[in-house]
Amino acid sequence: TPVTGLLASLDLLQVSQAGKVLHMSLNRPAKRNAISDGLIAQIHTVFLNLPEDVRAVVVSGQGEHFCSGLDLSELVQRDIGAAILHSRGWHTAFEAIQYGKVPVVAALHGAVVGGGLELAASCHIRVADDSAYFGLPEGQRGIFVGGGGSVRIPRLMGTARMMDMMLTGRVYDADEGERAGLVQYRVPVGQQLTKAFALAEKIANNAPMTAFAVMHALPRIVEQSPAEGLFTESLMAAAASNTPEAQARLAAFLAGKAAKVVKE
Ligand code: 1HE
Repeated sequence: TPVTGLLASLDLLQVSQAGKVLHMSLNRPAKRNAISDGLIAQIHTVFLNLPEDVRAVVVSGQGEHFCSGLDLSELVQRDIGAAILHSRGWHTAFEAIQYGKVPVVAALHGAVVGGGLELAASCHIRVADDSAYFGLPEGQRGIFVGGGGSVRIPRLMGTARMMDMMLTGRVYDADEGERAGLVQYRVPVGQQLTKAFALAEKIANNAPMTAFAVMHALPRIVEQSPAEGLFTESLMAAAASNTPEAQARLAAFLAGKAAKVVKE
């Protein structure tokens, strides 16, 4: 179903909602979904204004490619302060994704390059179809990542692999991207959205407090010392298990009314 109001008014995005899952699709296919100043602002707007009943988001791109990164036609020479603020604007938008209200699944196909890979890296789960490829062409363009890539991408694939991508222009195909840790799922061509929605549906039906803990506590625990991390984990575990929803889910399991763990 199409959304109404503010989210429907965004001309560079296609936004719709199916049950508890919101779908945000980059909608500049003629420019390979290049991220202009207008588009980054609209992405930010979506994540600041998620409808109350949304429990998961799927992010995708219209046309043949997920996203070609920064709109290079807008990369004017700015003074240093303005350039820093421009990059910080991307950080703010992508932080709204990573540390927002609900988990976000990226459905990737075709080019996932530069700022497009930075956008994907700020999502919580990445699904790629076999047409997807990953690159950081900033090196060739004489620029640097500015959308959080240097913070998030090494945490997915390791610093050495990212250095190679940026220094040599190496492009990873879908298979290589999966093995390097860029994506958690790989599917045949054209099936990335189906898979992403299936995953989003599972996320949406889990307890919101668990989703919150995974999104907000886990990445912080990873950055803490082990002793602090263990304590933060205990705090988060105590908070989660204290919710009525957790108690109801535990009771349902003990009454034989909840799903067992199965390998699909
Ligand atoms: C663009 C952009 C763009 C396409 N900014 N206009 N990103 C890059 O360096 C990647 C640049 N793009 C490409 O390498 C290719 O376009 C693709 C591999 C993504 C797709 O190829 P293809 O053959 O399907 O499309 P195309 O013919 O290259 O492009 C179609 C149109 O989109 C064309 O415009 P037209 O007016 O001539 O039709 C392209 O100019 C336009 N287009 N990509 C502007 N990126 C916060 S810092 C982040 C830093 C970065 O992201 S740097 C990496 C930038």
